[in-house]
Amino acid sequence: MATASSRRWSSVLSGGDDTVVAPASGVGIGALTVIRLSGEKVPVIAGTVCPDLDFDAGWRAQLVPIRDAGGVLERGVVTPYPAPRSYTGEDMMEITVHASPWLVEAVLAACEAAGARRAAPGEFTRRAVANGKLDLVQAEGVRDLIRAETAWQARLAREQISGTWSEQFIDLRRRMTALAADIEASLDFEEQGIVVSDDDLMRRRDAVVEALDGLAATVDAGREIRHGLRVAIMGPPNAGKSTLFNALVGRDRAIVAPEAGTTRDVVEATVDLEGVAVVYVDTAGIRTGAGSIEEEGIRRARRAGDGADMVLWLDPADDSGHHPPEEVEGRVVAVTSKADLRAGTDEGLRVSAHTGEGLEAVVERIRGFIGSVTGGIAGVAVNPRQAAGLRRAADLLRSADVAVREIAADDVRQAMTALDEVVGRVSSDDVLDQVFAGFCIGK
Ligand SMILES: Nc1nc2c(ncn2[C@@H]2O[C@H](COP(=O)(O)OP(=O)(O)OP(=O)(O)O)[C@@H](O)[C@H]2O)c(=O)[nH]1
Ligand SMILES: [Mg+2]
Repeated sequence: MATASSRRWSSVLSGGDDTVVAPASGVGIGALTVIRLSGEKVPVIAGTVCPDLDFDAGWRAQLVPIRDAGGVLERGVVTPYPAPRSYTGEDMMEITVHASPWLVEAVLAACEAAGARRAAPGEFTRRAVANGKLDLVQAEGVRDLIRAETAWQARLAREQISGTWSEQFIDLRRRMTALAADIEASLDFEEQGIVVSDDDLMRRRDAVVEALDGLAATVDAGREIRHGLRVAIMGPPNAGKSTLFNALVGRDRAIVAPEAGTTRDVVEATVDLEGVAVVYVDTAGIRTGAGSIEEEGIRRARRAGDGADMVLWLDPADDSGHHPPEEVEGRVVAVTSKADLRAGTDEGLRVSAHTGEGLEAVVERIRGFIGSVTGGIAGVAVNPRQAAGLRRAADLLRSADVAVREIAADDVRQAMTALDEVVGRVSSDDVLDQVFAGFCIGK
C-alpha cells in the first residue's frame, strides 16, 4: 500500500484543490447512505477514518471499520477511486454506511476532522467539469437525470450525458473555424489571387445559421418534456371541466358540483403519458358578471390558458355557443361536453364524463400532440441556457457580412465564443454558479 505521503505528492502534482465531503444519497428513511469525498486529501483522510483501507486497490469495494477520534463507528463498505479515473478526476472515495442520521453525521464529522469540508451543491460535478471529465452540457444532463421523473426526461438526460449534443455543437464550431479561416485567408492573400467567393462564404454561413436556429428551436420541446406538457381545461361555468379533469387524472382531485362557479382556483395534476409528464390544469369557468372571488378565479384561468401547450375548450351540449378567449386561439381543441344530454353531429370531439364516451379520443388527441413533440426533436431538445447561447451564435453569424471581410471574421469568432460558452469551454463563474445551483448536495 502506498503511504499517505507518497500519495499526497502525486495529488499535489496533479494540482488538487481542497477536499470535499457530502452524503450522495438522499437523506431520509432508507437502509444505506453513500458518503462521497473528492480532493487531494482523500488518501490522507482514508488513513484516519478507515485506516484498514487499501486506497491504491481502487475501484474495489472493501469492508473496513470506519472510525472517529472516539473509536469505531461502524463497519462500512468503502470504494476508493484513485485519480484520474474517478467521476471528478480527483482522488475520490465512497463510504457506504447504514442510513442512521446520527451515524451519517458522525462519519461526515470524522471526515471533516481529518481535513475535508462540506461540499456545496453540485460541487462534485463542477470539479468534473473543471477537470475536463464532463463539459457543461453533459453536466446539465447529470442534473436532468437526477430530476427525471418520466422516460423521456431520462432519455434526454442520457443523450446529453453521452456527449452527442456537445458533438453537434462542436461540429458547428468546427465549420465556423473553417469559415473564419477562409475569410481571413481571402483577406491576406487576395493580392496573390487566392479568392474565396462571397457566394461560397455566404452559403456556408447560412447553412451554419440554419443549423444553429434548428437546434435552438428545440427549446420548446425541451420545455414540454422537462416541465411537462400543460393541458388546460377551460370553458364556461358548469361545462363539466372538473368532472373531465377528474376522469383524465383518474381520481377525484377537483370538487364537482351542480352550481356554476364551483372551481375558483387553478388545480393541477400530473399524469405520465407515453413517458411524458402531462400536467392537466382545471380552471374556473369563464363568464362575465361574476363576483370578486370568481373574478380572480377567472383571471387565474386565463393565465393558465396562456401558459398551456394545449387548451381543451369545453362547450356543453345542452348550453352551447361559448367561444374561447382570443389569446388561446391556435392551441384550442374544441370539445363538446355533456354529450349524453344532447345528440349532435358536431365536428370536434364529443365527450361525456358520465358515460365515458369520447374520453379515449381526448387522450388520443393528447398522445398525438406528444408524438409531434417527441418526434420532432431527433434526440436533441435544448434547455433555455443552451438555446440562448445558440441563438446568440446564430445572430452574430447572421450579422457577419462576408463582403466586409475584416469585420466578418471578427463576427464569426464571436459566434464561436458564444458556442464555447454553451459547452463550457469558456465560462464565467456566474454561468457556472447558475448551472450548479440546480444540483443537489453530493452530486
Ligand atoms: N349529464 C352530464 N352531466 C355532467 C357531465 N359532466 C359533468 N356533469 C355535471 O355538471 C355539473 C358541473 O360539473 P363540474 O365538473 O363541476 O363543472 P365545471 O365546469 O367544473 O364547473 P365550474 O367549476 O363551476 O365552472 C355537475 O353536476 C356534474 O355532475 C357529463 O358528461 N354529463
Ligand atoms: Mg370546476
